[in-house]
Amino acid sequence: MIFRETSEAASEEEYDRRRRAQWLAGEARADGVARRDMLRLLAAAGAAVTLPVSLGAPRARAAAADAAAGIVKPLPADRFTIRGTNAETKFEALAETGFHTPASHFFVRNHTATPVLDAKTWSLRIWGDGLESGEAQEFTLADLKRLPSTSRTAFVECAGNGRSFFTTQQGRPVPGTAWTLGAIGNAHWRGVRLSEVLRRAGVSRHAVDVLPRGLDAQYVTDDGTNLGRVRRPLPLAKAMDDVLLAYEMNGAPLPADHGYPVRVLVPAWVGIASIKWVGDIEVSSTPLYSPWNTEFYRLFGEAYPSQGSAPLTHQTLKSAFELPWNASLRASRTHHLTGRSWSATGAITRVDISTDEGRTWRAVHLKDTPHRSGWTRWTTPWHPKTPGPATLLARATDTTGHTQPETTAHNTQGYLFDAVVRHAVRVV
Ligand SMILES: Nc1nc2c(c(=O)[nH]1)N[C@H]1C(S)=C(S)[C@@H](COP(=O)(O)O)O[C@H]1N2
Ligand SMILES: [Mo]
Repeated sequence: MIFRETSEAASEEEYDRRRRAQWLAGEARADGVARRDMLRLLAAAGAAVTLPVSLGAPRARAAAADAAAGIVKPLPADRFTIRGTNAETKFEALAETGFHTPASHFFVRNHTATPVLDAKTWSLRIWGDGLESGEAQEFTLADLKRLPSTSRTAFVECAGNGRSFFTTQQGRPVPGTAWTLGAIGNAHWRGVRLSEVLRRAGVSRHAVDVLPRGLDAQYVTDDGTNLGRVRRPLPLAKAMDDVLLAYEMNGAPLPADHGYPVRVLVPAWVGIASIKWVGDIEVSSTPLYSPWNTEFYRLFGEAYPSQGSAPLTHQTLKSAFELPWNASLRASRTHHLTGRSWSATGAITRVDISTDEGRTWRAVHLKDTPHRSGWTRWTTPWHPKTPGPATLLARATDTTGHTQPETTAHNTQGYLFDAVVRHAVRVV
C-alpha cells in the first residue's frame, strides 16, 4: 500500500469527490486542463458526462522549453547529476553535510528555468472571489518581513524521487525524470505563515481552494502543449495549517534556484506543492483544477481506480546509503556505512540493513533522535569478507508502524516509490 490511509489522505479523497461533483455542476474551474484529463477524472462519476462548454484557456502551442539546465548555482559533478532542467543531489555528497542540506548540495527541480527576480520590485498578489472584499491585495517582501516570522525544518522531496527503480528494480519503465534517491533536501526555513497573510488579505468563509502560481516561464510539455505557469491548488484547510511563505533557507535569503525571493513551503507534501518564485495566489470560492492536480500527481495504473487516486499529498518512506552506485569497498576491512531514512507521516523509529540479499537483517545505529521533520541519519559497521558484487539493503520503519515494502505497486508516472532499494556495490 503506497498511498497511506491517514485521515488526511481520506479527507483529501472526500474533498476531491466533492470537487469533481462541483465541476460537473459547472461550479469549479479547470483552466488549462485538457479535456481528456477531466474526462478521466470523471470516469468514476459514471453515467453520461456532459461537459461544460468552455474548458478554460486554450492550449496554445509554443516553442519547446529551453533545453539548457537553466540552473543558476554551480553544479559540480561530485555533488550533482544533471537530468534535463533538473539537478539531482548525489547521496554520497550528503556525507559531508549535516542534518540540514546546504544550498550548495540541494537538488533542483525546474519545469523550465530559474528566473532571476528582483526582490525590490517583486510583490505577492492575493486575489480572487474567496476574499471578503473581492479586491486584490499586494504584499511586498518588506511587508511580509514585518509580519510575525516562523522558522522550521522541513524537507522538500519530489514525488518522483526514486522513480528510476520502477524501471531498474521492478522492470516496468515509467516516463519522467529518472531520479535515483537524491531528489530530496532538508533545510531550515524562515518565513511567514500563509494563514497569517490570507487572514490579512481578508479570506472569506466561502473560500475553498488557494492556487499559488510561480513567476517562472510557462511550461510547455514535450508534445508542445503549453500548460501555463506552474501552479497547483491547495485545499484551504491545508493552506491555513502549516504552510509557510518562506524567504530564508538555512539562515540566508532563498537562493535563486530555490525560489527567491519567496516560495511556498508545504511541509511533508510532494515537492510540487511548494511553489517557487510565487507571484500570486488566487483564493477561490469554487474548487480549482490545474494540470498539476489532474494529469499529474495522482496515481494511475492497475492498482488504482480508473480515475486515479486523489491528488497526492504526503511523501512516503525511504532510505538511502551515502555511497556511490557500484562503490568499491575493500574486503576484510570494517567499513562504517552511513545513510539516511525519512518519512512524511511519522518519525523514523528503526532502520535495518541487510548485506545478504535480505536473508538476515540487523538494526543500525540512529544518530538523530526520532523527530517528525527531516530525516534520520544512521551508521552501521560492515566487514565484507569475500570480493565480488554485493547488494546493500536498508529498510526503515516509522512511528505509524509502516515499514518499507519489497516492491511498490506500479503507477504509470512513477510517483511515491517506497520499496527497499537494492544498492549495488563491489567488494574488492
Ligand atoms: N514555480 C515553480 N515551483 C516549483 C517547481 C517549478 O518548476 N516551478 N517545481 C516543483 C517541484 S516538482 C519540486 S520537486 C520542487 C523542488 O524544489 P527545489 O528545486 O527547491 O529543490 O519545487 C516545486 N516548485
Ligand atoms: Mo517534483
